[in-house]
Amino acid sequence: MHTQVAIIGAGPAGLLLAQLLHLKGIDSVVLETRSRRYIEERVRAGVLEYQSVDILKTAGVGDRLMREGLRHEGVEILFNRQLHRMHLQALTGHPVTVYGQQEVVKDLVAARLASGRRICFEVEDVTLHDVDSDAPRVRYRDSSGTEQVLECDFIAGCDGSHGVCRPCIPSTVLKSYERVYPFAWLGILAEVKPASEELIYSNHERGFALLSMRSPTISRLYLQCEPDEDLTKWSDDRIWQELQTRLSTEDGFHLDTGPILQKGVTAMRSFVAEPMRHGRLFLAGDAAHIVPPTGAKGMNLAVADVRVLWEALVHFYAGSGAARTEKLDTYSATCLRRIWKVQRFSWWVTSMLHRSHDDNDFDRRRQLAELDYLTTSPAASLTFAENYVGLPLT
Ligand code: FAS
Ligand code: PHB
Repeated sequence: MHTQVAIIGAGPAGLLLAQLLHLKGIDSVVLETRSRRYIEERVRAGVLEYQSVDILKTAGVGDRLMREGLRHEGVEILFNRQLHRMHLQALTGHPVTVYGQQEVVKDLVAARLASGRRICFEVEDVTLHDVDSDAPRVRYRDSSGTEQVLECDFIAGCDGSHGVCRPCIPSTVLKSYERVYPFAWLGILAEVKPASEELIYSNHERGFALLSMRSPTISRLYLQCEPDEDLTKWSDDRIWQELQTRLSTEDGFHLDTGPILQKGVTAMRSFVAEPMRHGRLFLAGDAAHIVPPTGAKGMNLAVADVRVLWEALVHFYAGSGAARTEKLDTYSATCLRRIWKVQRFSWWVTSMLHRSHDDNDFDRRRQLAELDYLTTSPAASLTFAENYVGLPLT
């Protein structure tokens, strides 16, 4: 079997790349280890930058997003029991859109199936071969257990942080950078009307909390916990009580409770692997980098990588001679320049909003002073807003 681009992974990165390439008449095959149902039900990110919305509309999957996505022109920062609104739209001219990652995945899977192009779910034993040649291959077993060989021009490694693509870059070439945080997020999905119109990020003495949502009837909330938190020790009542405490305000903010549909613990780390390209293998999304979710950047970074890779592949197939590889040759450097700025922002908001065990009284007062400065200085507010809505892509 042959294709132009073999795409490993059907998350936001792999599915968006497949759809964008299809629109330019470039063939691809998407290989995914999980089932369609699993990837469409996996609850992860919730906030889309305006440039992510734009590229999803370019990909032809913006209709439901524009109908059901929630346009937010601000977010609230809560500390010392006072809410402070960050005026994203007024400061930057851009909103963010709340639209669950699983909805993006559903829209992209539907587009893939409608395109008639190949997507293989529940594959196993994916291995990459000859990635540093001009005829790379992918071997795998399809869902019926049959051995397959996929010959291709390029491999897009969109298989997330635990995939098989990044390890194909020789350790003598690959350089990784990592920071692991001494806390995690306990996240819930609850069938209850969000208690706030906009997101609330809370720095409370007991720890961080976040009020988010997926729709007018589904709330998404998080609270800071230990990295090895035992979820069995968190009854629904205990979760709601802790969230109410950490989201409390002087004027009596009340958190409605409801049935918890899902709960889980998400580890927090910052990670970057360089370079994002080795021969004909190109990494995109979580395969190359991880951010702590505080800044709502994970999925948006994946989308931004794909936009650069898509433009580079289109340039290659439309071009001729040596010039056809020039955008592929600059792919890694182009993405990494923005990735590191987003890593900085994600680290900064995480450090500013979470409590760390080794923080002393000085650190606590410094943190509160930073929040006071952020919410009262027009310059500081603009800095936060331009990062939160999304830095320029190039
Ligand atoms: P993904 O991990 O989404 O997709 C990779 C795909 O590759 C998966 O479907 C996987 O099954 C498949 N795969 C893996 N190995 C394979 C192989 N060998 N062969 C074929 N397929 C393979 N980001 C936010 O912005 N906000 C959040 O609140 C947030 N919460 C998160 C919670 C969790 C538990 C996790 C893990 C991540 C969270 N993220 C969040 C980050 C997340 O949204 C990612 O940034 C986003 O999924 C990145 O998309 P992809 O790069 O496509 O990777
Ligand atoms: C979410 O809704 O899952 C979400 C929103 C904002 C964040 C992180 C997660 O910063």
